[in-house]
Amino acid sequence: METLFQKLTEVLSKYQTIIIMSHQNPDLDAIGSSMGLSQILTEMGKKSYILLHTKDKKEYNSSVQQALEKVHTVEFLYPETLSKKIGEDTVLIVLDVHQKERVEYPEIFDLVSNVIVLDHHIKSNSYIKDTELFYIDSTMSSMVELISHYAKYCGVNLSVIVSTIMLAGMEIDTNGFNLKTTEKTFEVAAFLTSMGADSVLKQTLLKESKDEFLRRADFIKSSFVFHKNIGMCVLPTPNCKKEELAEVAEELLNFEYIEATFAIGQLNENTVGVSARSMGDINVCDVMKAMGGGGHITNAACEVQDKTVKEVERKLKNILGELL
Ligand SMILES: [Mn+2]
Repeated sequence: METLFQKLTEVLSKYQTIIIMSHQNPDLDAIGSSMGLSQILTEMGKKSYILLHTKDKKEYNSSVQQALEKVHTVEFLYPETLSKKIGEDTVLIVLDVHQKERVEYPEIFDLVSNVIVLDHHIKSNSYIKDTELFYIDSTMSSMVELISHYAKYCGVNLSVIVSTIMLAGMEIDTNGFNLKTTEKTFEVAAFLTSMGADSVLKQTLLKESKDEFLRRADFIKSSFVFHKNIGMCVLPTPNCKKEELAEVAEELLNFEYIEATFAIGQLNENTVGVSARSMGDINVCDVMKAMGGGGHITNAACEVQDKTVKEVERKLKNILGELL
């Protein structure tokens, strides 16, 4: 990681203005790591902004809304004023995502040509090309983990509120320190706690609205068990978000006897998505590969074009029938 941070610092030294942008429907990992990075950049004497596609906080989930309201040391930037801030010495840092079509405001790529990408997701074929620096490590628990290490490397103290948001972000990405959690993940949690991360405030941030809970509860209620130990859910709503599929798959893994889970949903008119999770004994990566996707043993996904949700469900059950 030392080499990455040297390179990152070296690239950043060429620029004066840094625009930080994460993915659409940001969560606390995306927004927390953006805020942490912004504080590091301020310490470096750089001007930095976090780009959001709208000033309307209601567009974001309740946790992110709270985070946006509580932090006053970070500057935000919106499409209306974006072009005024961009010059020769501007670089864009894309965090927690690496595909153009999934970023908070894709139009920015027409305005900025210097780009850095830092992510912890499984690399997809449609990654952002022609970058100054591209780093992806899918063994890392969260984006917060990488940014915390960078703060340590730079000797920067993060504020109490930002460390709290970051710790909450890590908790979300690891599903309560269960998934993708290593010794390093706990080291980072300890580091953020030493920066003053407050556990009561963290709990407040992680609260969700009753509507969000009920929507998910409806999905869970409609889930079923296949082959004794596989949890499956077919989301009945059109235009599901990938994040939602992941959340449902993760949630189903909490139930007794369940070894692997699959959440299937219509992402858009032509695409059906599947998000898969496993406790480790069933290799969901093999299953998703057989459907044209990929990932890790415990965490994988696929997207299927021009098939109905029902057809995808049937194909998945056939593949599982052969593998198990
Ligand atoms: Mn993340």
